[in-house]
Amino acid sequence: MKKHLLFLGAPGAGKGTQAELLSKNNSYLHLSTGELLRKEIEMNTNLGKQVKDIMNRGELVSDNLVLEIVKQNLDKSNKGWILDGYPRNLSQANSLDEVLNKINQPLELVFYLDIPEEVLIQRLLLRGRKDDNEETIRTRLKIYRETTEPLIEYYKDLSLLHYINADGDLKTISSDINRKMA
Ligand code: B4P
Repeated sequence: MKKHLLFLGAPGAGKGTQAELLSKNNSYLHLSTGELLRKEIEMNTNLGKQVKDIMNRGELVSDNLVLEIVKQNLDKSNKGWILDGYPRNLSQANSLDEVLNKINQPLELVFYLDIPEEVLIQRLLLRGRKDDNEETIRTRLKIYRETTEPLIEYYKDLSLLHYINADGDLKTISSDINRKMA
């Protein structure tokens, strides 16, 4: 069973949902940069104050801030882990490679959750989080296409990428993921 994984996909593709299921079933650490940043906002920390408006506009938080959060949280983990929402651009992917080299925990598998854009918009509008209004969703999707999508090729070239059809019910998607984990 592979132990060091990451989920790639557009906002609303089901990364958070599937990463949580998989981490619970395998007792892996689920490291969602979005969740960790939202916690900082909730607790009104200095970091939270810095990122609140950026996140509400649907833009990406600076690479350095997110890298610090990832480093702090990965260090605590001797078990398997699932990264969800990180990396989101090529610079973050390079930083992640460096960090993982240092701690000698190479990435073993990348799941790319593939889904049509109309389905994403409907899902996010239904969820109704603070950054789930139509204008912000359009910004997030534009940033995703421009900066995150190139990571599909990046991980394909490293032979780590697995396609998952994410336009279906939760169980079918998670069975497909489990099959590919083996
Ligand atoms: P995230 O928290 O990562 O949010 P997201 O991309 O919108 O995806 P999410 O994981 O929430 O959606 P999911 O598919 O699980 O990021 C939020 C913000 O944080 C970013 O915009 C950015 O500002 C900042 N940030 C985070 N990481 C960063 C980084 N690395 N660098 C810089 N900034 C960063 O689920 C969506 C909905 O669909 C849910 O309601 C779910 O219940 C539903 N759903 C899931 N699967 C379904 C299915 N199969 N059928 C029907 N509904 C389903």
